[in-house]
Amino acid sequence: MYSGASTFVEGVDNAFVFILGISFFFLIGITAVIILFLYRYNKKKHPKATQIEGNNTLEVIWTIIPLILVMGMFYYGYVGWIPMKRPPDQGVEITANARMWNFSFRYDNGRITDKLYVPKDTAIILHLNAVDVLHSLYIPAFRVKEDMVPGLPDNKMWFEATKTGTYSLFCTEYCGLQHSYMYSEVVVMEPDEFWAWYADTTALDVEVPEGANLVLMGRQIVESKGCIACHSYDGTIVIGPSFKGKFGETITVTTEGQERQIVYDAEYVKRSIYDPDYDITQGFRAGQMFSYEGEISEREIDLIVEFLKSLNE
Ligand code: HEC
Ligand SMILES: [Cu+2]
Repeated sequence: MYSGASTFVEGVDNAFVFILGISFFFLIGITAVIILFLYRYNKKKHPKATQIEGNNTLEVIWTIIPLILVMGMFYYGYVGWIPMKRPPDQGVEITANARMWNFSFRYDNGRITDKLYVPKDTAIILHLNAVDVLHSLYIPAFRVKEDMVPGLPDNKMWFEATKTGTYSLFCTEYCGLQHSYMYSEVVVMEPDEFWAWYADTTALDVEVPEGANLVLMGRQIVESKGCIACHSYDGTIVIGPSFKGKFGETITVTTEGQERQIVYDAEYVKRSIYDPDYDITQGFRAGQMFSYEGEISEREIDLIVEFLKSLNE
């Protein structure tokens, strides 16, 4: 009926259609009775109201029927929900990482992506991890949604995709200023295609082709990793310091409670990305930027550095 691409679709849609059907039945039925009574019992036709003291039969009927309907809703809801709570023992395990304001997905062989790639007809077990605040991972086409809670151990969800294609994936927990930009995609592939993609270890790190535009590659990393949510290129202060015109300058930071002068060089950029709270830039607060250790490789940092240098011109 609606587009759907997982084994949970039927269970969820059945519950939805059942409840929607009952709601429509009563919406139309009650509206019709209101109109009928307006006509039949208006003051002109029916000048003297009848007083009804009670009617046991009616009362029993309007208790029993709603009870049956509500139990029916419960039944469909429960039957659709139970399989989601019972992940199989075997499956492809992927860790989903959420931060303000993007997702990243880490595979067992070390591959990290910003879209979720999965094989068709295979159980996928997603381990959910939030770096900073509450997020929630929602894939409408699969009818799955689960909160991502910082510090909650063994938080997971699972699904099995039944159709290849690309589907939307959202954060559905209001998680701050750029929450509405926190979306990605799920790419469902044929299993052999997926495993070929998975085994392609050249993709484990960025590849820097001969003669590539390093500045442009650096810029793309900064944008795809969501740094621009907090850092601008043009000197404006968003949440963190601007990237503009900083590279090579001497800046003031606080390190272990001690103020010191430091050169903004490649080493400093790397430390800022892997261990952001080590040096706190003057005028800013600790605890806002979270480490990208394991998410951004050293080779990617070199490219980011090239991009930052280019902002001096
Ligand atoms: C949630 C907001 C946020 C995000 C996202 C973020 N940062 Fe930061 N960043 C900060 C804040 C705040 C500071 C200043 C406090 C400090 O030094 O830790 C900072 C400091 C830095 C510094 C030191 C800058 C200076 O002028 O001293 C660098 C370099 C940096 N971030 C790079 C990055 C990169 C690269 C990314 C993306 C991979 C990123 N940041 C993502 C908030 C953020
Ligand atoms: Cu979020």
